[in-house]
Order: sequence, then structure tokens, then C-alpha cells
Amino acid sequence: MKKELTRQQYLDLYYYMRLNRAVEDMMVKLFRQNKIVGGLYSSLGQEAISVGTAYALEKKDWLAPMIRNIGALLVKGVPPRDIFMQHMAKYDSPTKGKDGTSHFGDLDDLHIVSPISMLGDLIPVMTGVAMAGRYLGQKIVAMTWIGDGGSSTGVFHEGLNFAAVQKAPFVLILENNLWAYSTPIRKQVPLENLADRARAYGIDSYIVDGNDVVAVYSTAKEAVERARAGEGPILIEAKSFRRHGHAQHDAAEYVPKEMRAYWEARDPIALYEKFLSSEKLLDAKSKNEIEEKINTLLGKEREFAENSPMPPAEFAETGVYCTGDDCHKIRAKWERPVSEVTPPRSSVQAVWTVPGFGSGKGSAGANAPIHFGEPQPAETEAPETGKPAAKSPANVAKVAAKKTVKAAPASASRKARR
Ligand SMILES: Cc1ncc(C[n+]2csc(CCOP(=O)(O)OP(=O)(O)O)c2C)c(N)n1
Ligand SMILES: [Mg+2]
Repeated sequence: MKKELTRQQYLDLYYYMRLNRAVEDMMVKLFRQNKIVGGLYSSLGQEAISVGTAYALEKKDWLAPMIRNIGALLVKGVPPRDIFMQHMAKYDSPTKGKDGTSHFGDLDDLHIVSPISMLGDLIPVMTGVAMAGRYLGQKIVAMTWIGDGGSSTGVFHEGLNFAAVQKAPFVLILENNLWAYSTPIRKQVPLENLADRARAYGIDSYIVDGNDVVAVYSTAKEAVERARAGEGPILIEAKSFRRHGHAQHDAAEYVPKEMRAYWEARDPIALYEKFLSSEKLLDAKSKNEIEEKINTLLGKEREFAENSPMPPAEFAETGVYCTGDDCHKIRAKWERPVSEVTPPRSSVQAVWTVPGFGSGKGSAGANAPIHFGEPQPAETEAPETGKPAAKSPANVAKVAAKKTVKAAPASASRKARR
């Protein structure tokens, strides 16, 4: 861990990791008391990823968590009571008891898009959020998370390609925790580093130790600022380990003992405590104070959640289908004509512009995709002719590769067309 943050930032990261763990520990107790209605997932050992990445966002930025990202919700400002009540399906929960896990968001204030259970689907959705922010000149960044297993879904690839070609200000955190249910990583993808998936889409990626919260934060911060500056999407692979089973029902006996022992010895909170005390940022007294603060807060939040009623029975048949304006206004808040907010005709003065957007600069270098009919930069291939305009090493390699492909005989190509 390197020292480069303010003292308050170091302590914030610590507080949120501890809070993340304490909230989940409390939910395990509630689960064992039969008070949790839906599935309960754990991010034990992965707290540094949710906390470190979400902490790199600004208030105006958007995120969409997955099941192991309660830490990100807490950093963004969701009160623990909402997380408790949501899992207990209470009437005061964000979804008023209609969901028993974490499918809730807050589009108005906190800028949180609800999780989507279908793995990977948040990638195109958050790409859309990022693009919308750009159209509106808001200079926001959108972030979401995906697991090692989820990175093999079709929509992961479609979504990332779409984000790349649109140069969306989007950061994708790939949490490689080595397991997808009971499938070990080596049985589901033949790559050593999942960050390599970014290459297929011409975008940049980072690999970071997911158990080192300072490294996670610094990497995410750099990626977020690059995305905000218009360099396009960035993928971060955070390497870690899923210390519990897939959910409460799964004892994960299929995980080798040595593997578990290795990662238990690298607990992200214990590692961070060591760092903080060696840097004289945390002593026993302030550690106790933080612990006290969390215990008091969670005691109150739990009490509130337990006292919240279950939804009335008749509520079950309401709000299932949207019935239009008497359900909720679906119109976008800005209510401007679509043509006005669609580039390049927009008459709305954006508060920012991306210098490279449309002119070819991307996170992977000069040969970035072209948008909205902008002229070709000198170094890229002209679409009409297919000829490279300049002899950069990459272009020379491309031409050489093309030359080696022999033209098929005319009869063969006719057959192929039929
Ligand atoms: C498209 C899709 N396929 C299958 C599932 C069922 N499913 C839910 S979680 C999960 C495992 C996910 O593993 P990974 O992406 O590595 O995330 P982790 O649980 O390790 O955080 C599966 C297969 C799903 N939700 N969506
Ligand atoms: Mg996984």
C-alpha cells in the first residue's frame, strides 16, 4: 500500500469497509432468526473492492451495484436501514416490501440504478446512463461491477463493445473472486487475466489487488478521471476471493482448504489495519471509537427495520404493472424535445465537451472509433477505401495480415453466398 491520500480519506475507507462487514454480519444474524425473506449474499473478503471503487466517484456520478456491492451502496449514502428492510421485505423499504434482496435504486438523489439479476445486463444499461450524461453535458461517470462468471455472458461483450465504440464515460469493475457458484475460474475461462478481455474492444484495462483498498481506490480514481476526460470506458480487474459460498445456503465445501487459508490470511480489513497503524493513521483509541460508532448506528438501524411493518396484504396486487400517469410519470424530468438533446443538433449548451470525442482519441491510443460522421484522423483506416492512411506499426501489421489472406476462387465464393 502506498501513502497518497489525506488522513480523512484513509479513515473513510476504513470506516466504510468496517461498516460493510458489520452490516453483512448483522444480516447473517437476521437470516438465522428467519427474518430475512430473500437470498443473502456475502462480500466477505471483497469489501475493499466495493468501497475503494465507489469512493472514487463523485456525488453526481452514477453506479449500479451487484449482489456483492453493499459497500458501494453505503459509500454512495444508502442508510443501512434501507438495506436491512429491503432484505426483510418491510413496508418502509425502498421497494415497499416487493423485493426480498437488493433490487432497489435511487434515481433522484443518490444516482443508483437498481441491480439487474441477469448477469451482464447492467453493462449496456450503465453505458446508456453514461451517454445520457454526456448528451446533457453533465460530465458524469457511470460505474458497475461484474463477476468472473458474469464476464462470460454475451451481454458483457455486447455491452462493452457498445461502450467502447461510443466512448462512454463508463468504468467497469470486474471482480475476479475465482468462483462462479461452484465453478472455478479455470473451468470457465481460458485466460490468466480477465483484464485481457478489454483488448478485444480496444479499451484500456488495469489489474489490481482487490484486497488492497488503497490500490483499488487509486486505480479506480485514475480510471474514473480518464473516463470523465473523454478517453472512453475502462475495465478494472480486481483479483480477490469469495470467502463464503455463493449465498447462505452454500457451504462451499468444493473450495480447496489451502486456497481458503491463503486468502483468509490476506483479509483486506486486517491488511489495512496493519497499514494504518504502521503509518500512524489509526491507534487503538480511534479504532474503538469507529467500532462504537458503527455499533451504535447499526443498533438503531436494526431497531428501525425490525419495527417497520410488513406490507398490507392488499398491497400485493398494486404496482405490479405500470398503468401510466396514475402509477408514476414515466416522462424524463427535463421534458425537452428529443431532437433538442440529440447531437449534433443540440441547441443546449453543454457545460463540457470531450476533446477526443468524434476526433479519434481513445483510451487505447490514436486509432479510436469514429462517431457521428466526424472526419477520419490521419492515422486510421479510411472506411471507403479500406486503405491505411499512415504507416504506423499497427497499420503495417494490419496490412500484412490482410495480404496473407488468399482470395477464394470465384466459384467457391458464389457457393458461399448461396
Ligand atoms: C445471465 C445469467 N445467467 C445465470 C445466472 C445465475 N447466476 C447468478 S449468480 C451466478 C454466478 C455468478 O458468478 P460470478 O459472476 O463470478 O459472481 P460472484 O457470485 O462470484 O460474485 C449465476 C450463474 C444469472 N443471474 N444470470
Ligand atoms: Mg465470481
